[in-house]
Amino acid sequence: MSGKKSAAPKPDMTVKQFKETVIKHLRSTLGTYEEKASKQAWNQAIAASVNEFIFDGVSRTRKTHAGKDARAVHYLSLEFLMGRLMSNNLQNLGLYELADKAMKELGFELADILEEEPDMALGNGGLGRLAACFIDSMATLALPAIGYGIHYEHGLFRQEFFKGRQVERPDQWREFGSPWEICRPESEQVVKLYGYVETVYENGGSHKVWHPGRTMRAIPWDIPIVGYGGHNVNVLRLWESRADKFFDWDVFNSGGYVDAYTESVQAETVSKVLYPNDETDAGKELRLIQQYFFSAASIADVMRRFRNAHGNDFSKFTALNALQLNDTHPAIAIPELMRVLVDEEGISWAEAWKMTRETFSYTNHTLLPEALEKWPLRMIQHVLPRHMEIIFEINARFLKDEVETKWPGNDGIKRKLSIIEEANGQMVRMGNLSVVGSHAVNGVAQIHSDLVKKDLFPEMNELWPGKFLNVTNGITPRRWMKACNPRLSTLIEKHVDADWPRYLEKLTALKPLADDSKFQKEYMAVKHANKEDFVKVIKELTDVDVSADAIFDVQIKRLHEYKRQHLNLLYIMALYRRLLINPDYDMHPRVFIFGAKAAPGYYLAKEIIFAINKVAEKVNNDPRIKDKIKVVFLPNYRVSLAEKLIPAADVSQQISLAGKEASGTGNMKLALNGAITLGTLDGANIEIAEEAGEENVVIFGMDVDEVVETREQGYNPGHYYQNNEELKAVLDWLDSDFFTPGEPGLLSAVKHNLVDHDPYMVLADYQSYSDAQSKIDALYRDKKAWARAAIINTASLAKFNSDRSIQDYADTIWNLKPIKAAAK
Ligand code: H53
Repeated sequence: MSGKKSAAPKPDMTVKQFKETVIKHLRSTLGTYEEKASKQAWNQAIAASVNEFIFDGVSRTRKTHAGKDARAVHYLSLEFLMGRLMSNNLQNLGLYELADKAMKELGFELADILEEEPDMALGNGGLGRLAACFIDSMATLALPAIGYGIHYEHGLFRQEFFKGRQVERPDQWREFGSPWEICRPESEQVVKLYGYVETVYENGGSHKVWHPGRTMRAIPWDIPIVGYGGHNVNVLRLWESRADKFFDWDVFNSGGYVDAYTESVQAETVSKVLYPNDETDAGKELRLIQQYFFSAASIADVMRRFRNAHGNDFSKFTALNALQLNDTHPAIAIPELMRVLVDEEGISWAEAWKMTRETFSYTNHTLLPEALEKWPLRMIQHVLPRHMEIIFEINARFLKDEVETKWPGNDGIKRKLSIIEEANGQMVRMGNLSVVGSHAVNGVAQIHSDLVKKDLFPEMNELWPGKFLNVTNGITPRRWMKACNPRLSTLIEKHVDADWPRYLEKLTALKPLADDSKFQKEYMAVKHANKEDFVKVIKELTDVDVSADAIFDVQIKRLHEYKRQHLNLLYIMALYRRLLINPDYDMHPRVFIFGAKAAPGYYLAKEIIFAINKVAEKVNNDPRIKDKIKVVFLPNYRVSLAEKLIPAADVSQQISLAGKEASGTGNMKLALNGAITLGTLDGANIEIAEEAGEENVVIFGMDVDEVVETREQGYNPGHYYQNNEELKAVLDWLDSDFFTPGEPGLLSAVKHNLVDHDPYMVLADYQSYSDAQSKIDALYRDKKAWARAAIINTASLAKFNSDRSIQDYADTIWNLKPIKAAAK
């Protein structure tokens, strides 16, 4: 065993001093006192105390970077799913234990106080959470980086269930303000919309002038992002929209008091609410305006900073700036940068285009056609008339100079690669725009990156060999192990260096312990204690009693047909049926745990939630099966709930149809915390199996090639329905009133979708899935074998540290070097 290095430098403060600081803030910042303060006030007072360290770090980091004229990456993302910030900030500053002790001495459990913090849910799912992990890693690696996004007033909706059905309620994360944000009015920007473009002829040449129909203000809110160890503190800059003129006094004076507000109401709508669709293109004008609003404000911010340092000498622009597009959502930033360089700075098109391409890179997160954004050409023309012209010009030059040169006279390829789609009225393909305007394009797991090259952009890949790359996703081990699983972290620290949250490969030192029965017992005792804790959460949230001795079988992710929560459901029904047929059916008791939000307009996803809730109601209350199966659907799944559930999970269900899940990141969090993956050969599951060893995961179902083959042969779900007695019986159950007494047919939509269409081949994979579930059952009953597999998973997941992902981006895409902030 190697010596223990200190991980996070401990700040220069004692428990006593921390207590005094908290009390000082309680009194002087919160205006209350110890005897009277609510838990929320204590929470805010701790945040204010922690901010004393953080704000200092923000200025130190800024100063260092400005002084060195540092190259920086700007990470543009419509979503940042941050969750809570307090515990992460305490951990990264090395203050957690100190704060814990201080609060104990004041008569509180820190964990209790932390519960007061609302989640910052400014994202839908994987893509938004990835952005949050990535900015943690950028700060940890001391990379000069800034995240840019939208300061939504309402994040992702709060989910409730009413009679088994999902109901959406508004999220209010800022109802009482947030201690973590700093408003920076001095960096306000103006964003233009609508209007028309004039061609001005002058001095024998011409240029374009955009006369906008309206303008609005973009106000930046900065959220400090503390790197692990606390050296560098980067910021996440979120833009809030406001009316240009807050109040029209002329209208007011002429008696139009209410009208005076209308402009402000419209402008404020832009940052009002996050679109709740994950992987579906909303296609709404307001969404396009959101995308442009934050892209334009961010580009303007980059330009402001650059001009402050270099005036109008743009020769160093590309050397100092990288712009990363998180999916196509900010793709409009490409023509926006062209507009600023050409129209405002007077740079030639050719020069500006070279700069733009060298600056941008694009991450693709999906192959699903419904997620690949396309905007009606007319809509862009109306909202952003100058940008539409620029897109036409980019496209014309691309087709003429690059496509025509490579494939002379080939109109078929031109049609396919064009940024403009001629079918369905004219549409602007944001994926094509992103590829054409970037110097690098990456997928998010090896198989996904291969499919991006092979199926999505094969000609583009031929045109620009080397442009398409893979960067496998990752997760931050600070939040997803150290902070969320203190018991396991403590156990680990008895055996590995204390800086494992930074260098996750240090966990390989646990591998030899996988066969050590003492360690196995300790490891499984941690899991059991985490499960005992979660039993209480389940009781509180769902009023269902479960036993920590059962297998905790977990599927947590957005609800989508391709993720196949209904495959899980079919198996639950089959198990239940087996128990009804034979009460002695041999199985280890199991708790099936779901967490998932459905997009409010996604009919079938909502029907699947309803079906799971109805089956749960019946199964949980049927004395005949003697508690062998319990099913719980946790309402309002979110980051803070994931942090409690993941450490308690035994089985991690990653059961998407092969080829559909680009990567997945929940799979990494669960495996790191010792859950056994039950999964298809999809996304990062493949790499998890490679790292942990195939014997330590349970793989089932068709692989990508078999999926293609099955489809080519004319997939017929009815065949599986007719030929599998158990499958037929459970699907028919959905048509009856067995789970919805007195109301037959309430669950039929799910059945008929599967039997008649089954776009994600649930029925084809059913038998293989059921067999894999039997393997899980057998493995769990071999206690030593299970413990061994779980330990090996924890010990083998270093590859999925988001620090590794970010290092890959820095090396292969951004060409970015760390710059450690100067000490005080
Ligand atoms: O992005 C994750 C992947 C996951 C993929 C997800 C995603 C969204 O959450 C939203 C839109 C989109 O195009 C993709 O589904 O597989 O792990 C982060 O890369």
